[in-house]
Formats: sequence, structure tokens, C-alpha cells
Amino acid sequence: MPLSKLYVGPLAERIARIGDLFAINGEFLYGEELCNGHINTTYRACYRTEDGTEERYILQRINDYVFKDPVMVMKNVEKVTRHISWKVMRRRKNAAGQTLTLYPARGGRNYINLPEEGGMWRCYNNIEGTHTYNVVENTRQAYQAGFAFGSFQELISDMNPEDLRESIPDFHNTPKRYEALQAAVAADVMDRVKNCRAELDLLTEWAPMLSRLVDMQKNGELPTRITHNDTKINNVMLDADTDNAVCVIDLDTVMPGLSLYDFGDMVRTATCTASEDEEDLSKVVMQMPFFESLAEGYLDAAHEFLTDNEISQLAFSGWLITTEIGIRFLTDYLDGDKYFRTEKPEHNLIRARNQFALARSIHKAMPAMEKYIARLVKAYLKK
Ligand code: GN1
Ligand code: MG
Repeated sequence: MPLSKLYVGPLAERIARIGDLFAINGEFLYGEELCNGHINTTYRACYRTEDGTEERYILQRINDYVFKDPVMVMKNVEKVTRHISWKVMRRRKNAAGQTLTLYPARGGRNYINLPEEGGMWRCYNNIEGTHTYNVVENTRQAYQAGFAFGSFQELISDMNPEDLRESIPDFHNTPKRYEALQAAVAADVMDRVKNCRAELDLLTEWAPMLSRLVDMQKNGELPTRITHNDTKINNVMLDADTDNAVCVIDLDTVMPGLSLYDFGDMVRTATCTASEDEEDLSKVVMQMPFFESLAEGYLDAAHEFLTDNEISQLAFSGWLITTEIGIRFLTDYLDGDKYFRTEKPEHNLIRARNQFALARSIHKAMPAMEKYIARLVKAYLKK
């Protein structure tokens, strides 16, 4: 992973201490921090087993500011990973369905609460021979990301959404996200509203479109499914040699939702080659060839179970989720940067501006995107 830092000293000691509580065999060699996500703390620990081979594991602390009920998160993750294992084993093939596996902790659960180490920890297998990309570089990666998340949805499409709980209520409820922004504007605790008038005006203009998907869900026009809800390009592991999709990660937000939330977040992160905090907004553009590959990969895996109504909103979901994440970054900026990890002043404002630029670009391309989807669907019907 590009951003990892290798540590020796107190951090390595900490990692060894936490790793020692899980069902890991062997002698601790080293640990490193993986700095990809905005939320959890993630370490990779390497052990030498008795037969001399090296094995790596992921140790992760669940951020309990973001996830108020970490046990609920773990129950959701357990159900989904076990269901996928069950299905992949029965099919005896790897339909991009290799899954994260939880290792038991001392005391018999798949997690352990360590108040002295900041809270709840869990341990996953490290998916070897793979890598991730923070931004998409070519259309092949876009196809593979679409295929990976489409396959993930297909693998869990026969689970009962009522078996999982909402670990973050209203996570993708865009109108509620907008209400939270308006509350942050009214409170203006950091005196920052003056820095984002243009963004707030833009959102006033867009506000009538924000409730489309939740309204369709309420009216029974879109089915509730179990979805991933955080389908950023860097949450899919690709084979290090071939870039074929191997496994999707970051399962903390698996919960009942709409398939369109997942597709929308892929459009946000797999069709633009600039990162989500790129400040040169001329680079923040949705690129049609990437969208085409992404849609093809996703529908290759998912077209059989998606409904016509879901398919009709694929392009729109890209605009909606990009706008929604922009709203969330802006809200956190106004709240004083409490939710997303920031690395520089105004980082959340920079991210919000970036997302609104991308949303504009998606909005402009929407007719072309819809046309392409229609063409793909027609081709499946002919097969
Ligand atoms: C957070 O932790 P990370 O980077 O995978 C966030 C997502 C946002 C994303 C924006 C639980 O995901 O919803 O889309 O940042 N996750 C949570 O980059 O809020
Ligand atoms: Mg995440």
C-alpha cells in the first residue's frame, strides 16, 4: 500500500501487544500503520510461523466516534463474511468473492474491547498478492472495481436485509445529510460559514433533487438490499500482477441500503483520475471511458438481480452520492473537523469543493451516461 509507514519502537510494541490477543501463530516480526482510510486505525502485523514462513494480519481499531455501537458493526461483518464464505465454498470458484476472514480473540469473540488501547479491536487476514489504488488510473481498473462490487452484491443478494442492522442510521439519507449541514450552518461554531457561501448557494439550487432515491425507496420503487455503502476504489483489492479483482474490504458499513448507493460511490471514485482532495479543480472531471468500463464491470456481475428502476437511476446515483459526500465534508468543516481525519487546514473544505466540481461534471454528462447504460442493457437482453 502506497501510504504505509514501517515502524519499530513503541508502535511496533503496541501492535505486538494487541496482536498477541488474537488467534495468531508465530513470532511477531514487525508492524506498520496503513494510512488509507479516513476513519479507523489500521495496522499490518507480520509474524514468522513455526515452519519459517511469514504471515501477515490486519489489526484494526473501530472508531467509536463514528460507529457508536461497534458490537453491532461486528455482528453485521460476521454475518456478511460468513455468508460469502458459505457461498464461495459451495460454488467452489472464486467469483471475485474471496472475503475477509475474522480471527477469534481471547475470550471467544471476533473482537476484543481494550479501553487502554482506545477501544474495540479486531483481526483480519491480510489478502496477499494484492494492492489497492487511491485513484483510478485506467479503464481496466474501473471495470474490475465495478465487477468486484457487483459480485459482492450478488454474493449477498440472497441475505435477508432484516438480519443486519443500521450501524450508522441514515448513512446515505441525502436529505438528512443536507439537514445536518443546515444545522451546522445555523450553529456556525467555527465561524466558517463565511468561507463557503458559493457552495451553500449551489446546494440550495440542487436541494430539490436530493430526495429522489429515498422517496423511491419509501414508495416501494427501489428494493432495500444489504449493501456495502463505502465502495471507494481503494476498498477493492486487485491482484498485484494482473489487476483482476480479488476481494472487497472495509465492511464496517455493510447494512440495509440501496444498490444505487454502492454504484454511486463507485462513479464518484472510479471515473475521475484526480484524488478527492485535488485542489486544481480543472482536473476534477468525470471521464466517460472510465464510466463505461465501470458500468460494464458492475452490470456484468449484477444485471441479473437488478430491477429496471434500479438500472434507471445508475447515472443519477453517481451525481447524488458525489454531492452527498461533498455535503458531509462541508458539514464536518463547519463542525470543526471532528469526523474525517484531516491533514491540513481547510482539508474538508477542499474536499467538499472537489466533490461539488465532480458532481457538476457528472451532472453535465448524465444524458450520455444514461444512453450508455441503455445500450449495455439492450446487449444483455439479446444474449
Ligand atoms: C470514509 O474510511 P474511509 O476512507 O473508507 C467514510 C465514507 C466516505 C469516505 C470519503 C464510515 O471512508 O462514507 O465516503 O470516507 N466512511 C464512513 O472518502 O463514514
Ligand atoms: Mg471506510
